[in-house]
Formats: sequence, structure tokens, C-alpha cells
Amino acid sequence: MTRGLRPCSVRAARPGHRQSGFTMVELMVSLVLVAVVVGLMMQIAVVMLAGFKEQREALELSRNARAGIELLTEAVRNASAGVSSGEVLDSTSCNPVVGITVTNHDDQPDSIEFIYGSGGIVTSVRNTVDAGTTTLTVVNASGIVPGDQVIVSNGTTGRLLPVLNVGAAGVTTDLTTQTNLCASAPMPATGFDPGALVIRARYARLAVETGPDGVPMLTVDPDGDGPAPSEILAEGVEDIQIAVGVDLDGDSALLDLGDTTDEWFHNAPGDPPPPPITDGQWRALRVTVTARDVLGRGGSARPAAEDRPAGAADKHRRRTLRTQIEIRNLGRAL
Ligand SMILES: [Ca+2]
Ligand SMILES: [Ca+2]
Ligand SMILES: [Ca+2]
Repeated sequence: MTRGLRPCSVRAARPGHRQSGFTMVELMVSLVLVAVVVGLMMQIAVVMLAGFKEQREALELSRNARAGIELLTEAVRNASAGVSSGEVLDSTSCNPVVGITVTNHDDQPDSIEFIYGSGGIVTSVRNTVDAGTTTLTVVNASGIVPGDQVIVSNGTTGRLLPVLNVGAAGVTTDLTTQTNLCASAPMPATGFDPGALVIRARYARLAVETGPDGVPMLTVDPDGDGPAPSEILAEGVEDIQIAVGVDLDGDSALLDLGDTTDEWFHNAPGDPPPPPITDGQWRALRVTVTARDVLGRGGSARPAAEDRPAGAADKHRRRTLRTQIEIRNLGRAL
């Protein structure tokens, strides 16, 4: 049983060899040193983990804020596709939106609705489209499926119509639709002539809602006042503020004084509403999105943005992103 263990007494007995091994004091000093080193390493690990966690939370905050900005940018760039006047009406879910509609507040988040081209799918119609039409005979229906919506446009006015069914593909394809769903958005009196553009499109309303657990979130509603529920786009988004840049004097610049006399609307308390989008002077939207952490591990206040003053300090960390989106499809860009 003792093989491999050489008794100290044997070594100690050899002449010329000093006694090796640890004294009790040496052993205790080493133990203390080991304990100190292990303690330090654990402290470093804890600090590093906390750092990683903080970094992850900061990333998540940025991601949440960015999700809103990205969808908005995409939608605004494709808003009012194929209708340079901006007069696109919702003849599917009957929301009172005209191209892009901003609902402004200075004491709560703003919301925005738009009708925007989706997927770059464009064709044209062979028949006249008026209040009695139930079929859109289109040249090419590839990429369009039942449940989609399309803008029918003559370039100056458009209507968002539902695609209820898609017929067999041939030289032309018949899309079943309904043109009389919305008294608020009837077909133009003379209808759309053959050759009118047909663009796959969507309606969306972006808003901030509060979940059952009190967590604010950015939601997108695919039919506004219609029956479809809104979907969560990003958790923790507590504010969107949207200013509308309108080139009133036509000098291709947007005067920004942060007051009620400049060419930005909703950027100062007491701003009048902007002129209608159909006046052809809307050039850009400026969007500020603020996300906050869900659990409350920091300490900050919601910053002031456009016409909404800052909030009170609380236990949350925040990230605010701001971007200016040029409106492409309406008249000329800056
Ligand atoms: Ca506002
Ligand atoms: Ca100007
Ligand atoms: Ca203003």
C-alpha cells in the first residue's frame, strides 16, 4: 500500500540532503495566497460577466430601437408607390389614411400609417376598374397570391384593393377583388382606365402599445381599425416621435428652426398640422425611436424628442435612435 510514497524519514536520513517539504507556516501562507488568487479571479469573472450582460442589454436596446427605424424607413421609401400625388386610399380595410398619415401627440408617442409598395411587384390591368369591378385582369400576376393587396393607380390617384383569389396564369391572369368595401374610399368617378398600374402593396400602422405586464412595445397593425390584431415588432420601445418635413417655399431645403414657423411640422409644441400630403410638398420624415430596458437596471429619463418633452428619471436604461427618411415617390426628392 505504501508503494510510491517515500517516507520523509528515509530522505531525511541521507547525509548531505537538507530536509525538504513544507512547514506548517509555509503551508498556511500558500493556502492564503491560493485563496487570494482564486478570490481575485472570481471577482474578475464576475466583473467580466456583468460587462458582457451589460453589453448584451445595450445591444438588445439598440436592436429594438433599430427594428422600428428599419420598418419605418422601408415603408416610407415605398409609401404611395406609383402615385406621385400621394393620394392612395385604403379601399380594403377603410382606414382614413392618405398615402402617409402621421397622428401627432406632444404628451405620448406618435403613430403613423402608410400604404406602401411591397416586394417591387408591378404589373398593369387590361380592364376598366370602377365601383362595379370584381376582377382585375392583369398582364402578369407572378408574386401575387390570395390575401395580398394591390394599389391600382393611374399615376395621380390610387386605391388599395384586396386580392381575394388568383386565377390560372395565361396570357393574362384574373385577380378576384372587391371595389365597393369602403364608403370612405370609393373608386374615382370615371374609374381607372385599362393600362392602370397594379402594384403589390400593404397597409401598416406603427404605434407604441403597452403589454399586459406594463412593458411598452412597438407594434405593427396590418389592417388598422380592421379585425386583424397588431403584432409586436420590438419590445421595450416606449416612444416614437415623427416630424414631417415640408418644402413650403420650394427651395429644395427644409428650414429647421425647431419652432412653429419652420418647414418641419410636429417638431415644436403648438406646431400647426402639415399641409396635406397631396399638395406635393412633403419631402422627408424625421423619426426618433426610444427603447428602454425591460427589467430596469439603469437609471435615466426618456429624452425630449421633437414636440414631446423629456420624461422623469426612473430606473430604466435607454437608447434613442434618430433618422431622416426622404420620401421618394412623391414629386421630387430633395
Ligand atoms: Ca409628436
Ligand atoms: Ca424650403
Ligand atoms: Ca415646426
